[in-house]
Amino acid sequence: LLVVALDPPFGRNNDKRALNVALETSDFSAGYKVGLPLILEEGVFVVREIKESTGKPVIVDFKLADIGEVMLYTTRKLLEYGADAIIAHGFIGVNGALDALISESKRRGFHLILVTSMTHKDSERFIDKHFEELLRVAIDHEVHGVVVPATKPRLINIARRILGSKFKIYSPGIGVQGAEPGSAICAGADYEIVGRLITRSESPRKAAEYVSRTQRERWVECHGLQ
Ligand code: 3DU
Repeated sequence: LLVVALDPPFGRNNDKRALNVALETSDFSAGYKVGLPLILEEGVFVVREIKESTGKPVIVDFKLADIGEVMLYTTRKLLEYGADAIIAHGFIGVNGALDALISESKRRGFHLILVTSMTHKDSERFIDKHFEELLRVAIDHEVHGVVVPATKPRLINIARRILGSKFKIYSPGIGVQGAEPGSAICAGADYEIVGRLITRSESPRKAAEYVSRTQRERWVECHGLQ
């Protein structure tokens, strides 16, 4: 239920590396999300390091939004460095853009995850206006999953209803951005992506344990024992 977003800086004194935080939290995490900040901070080899040390999948989140050729090159490089899943923007569209990643994901077996809405205010002005169309792109091209913010539980409900159970819903926005741990799970998400609440806490392990326990409790409350 938990994906830890490993965005630096870590810990109170900024002396922790991503790998330490990943190892401390691995008992409670289904996987890790790595973005540009971490790769610029520690280098791209951190992807394989985290994957091999924790045994958990690593999602690389560059929120790709470019022409197909450029996204494909970037993705192939990231796969070489150990990425298990790639996040791209849905709004960039399929023809000439996502089509390259969709066919590569089927060929190579990595997971493609599309952003369909974001937590920040102006997502409403632009991206959210196309929310249901973006879900449709995910369905029509059978991608692995979508990103829908935990701060917008109504959109998670809609996404779950439209997507059915075949697609994974990943929800960021827990903790620092305002949503409560377990709230997106309750609304229908499969995973909550949690960054600073865990990575900046004095004890990432304890914070991850707390989030994980709360998620499981909320799961039972909202969906019953399954
Ligand atoms: O707010 P946090 O520290 O828990 O980090 C949230 C992570 O999720 C962070 O890596 C960011 O890139 C990602 N994310 C959002 O915060 C909001 C979105 O709409 C999409 C992704």
